[in-house]
Amino acid sequence: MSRLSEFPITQRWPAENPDVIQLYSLPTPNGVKVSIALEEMELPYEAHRVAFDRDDQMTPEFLSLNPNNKIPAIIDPEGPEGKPIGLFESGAILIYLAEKTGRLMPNDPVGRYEVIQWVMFQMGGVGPMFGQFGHFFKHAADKVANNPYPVQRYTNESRRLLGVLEGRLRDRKFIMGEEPSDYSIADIAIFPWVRGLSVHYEAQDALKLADFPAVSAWVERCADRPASVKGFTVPAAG
Ligand SMILES: N[C@@H](CCC(=O)N[C@@H](CS)C(=O)NCC(=O)O)C(=O)O
Repeated sequence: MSRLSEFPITQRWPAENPDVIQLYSLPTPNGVKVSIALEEMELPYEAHRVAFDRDDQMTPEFLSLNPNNKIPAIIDPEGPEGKPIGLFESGAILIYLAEKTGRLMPNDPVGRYEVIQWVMFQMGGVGPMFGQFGHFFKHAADKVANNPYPVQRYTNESRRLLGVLEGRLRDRKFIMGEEPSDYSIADIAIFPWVRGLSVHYEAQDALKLADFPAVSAWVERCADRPASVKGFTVPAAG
């Protein structure tokens, strides 16, 4: 019997290779954080597409792994003490993978907490605020056509957060420092969301992204990495 058979999600998305990490995702800014990290860490994995147009995320099988009905989620058949573990919330998954492999997060406690701090900055600030901005600016623009307040509020908040990043990146190539070895899960958590402002929301002019040159150069630097280029395409269109 497969070690994954205790996870009902594998009934809807059967594992071809139950010995490797199973990823349930879509190439959204939250989803690609995990595929990019898996690629950077050279961990073998199998990706399953959770199609929102079929409400896959609402099925009992998906909810058995993430009761919060959101991608990404993973199962690692080789978790702590060699036992399978299921995980949701991209920040938790990034920290788990970094600790499992000893990669993309410093070992020293001070550096480790600094990375976690910036991952939390993304999880609590950048993700929710940019997400609300995108909702009102693009996806629900027709619903707020007569009320500028929601777009104004999230434009201001998104630009404020971009200013925080600009300050951090003005004298650093990556969130944690200048060296190639400083690349970390903090970069991977944040850059797909900043990239999404132009790629997904087409908001480069509305947010005046040219005001944040260090952030723009950093996004390009991160997005050009081979692991990012691959991670953006996972899971493949089904
Ligand atoms: N805090 C969560 C957010 C995940 C999230 O919002 N995922 C979106 C796609 S980017 C989703 O699955 N939405 C489906 C839904 O809400 O039904 C994380 O970082 O993992």
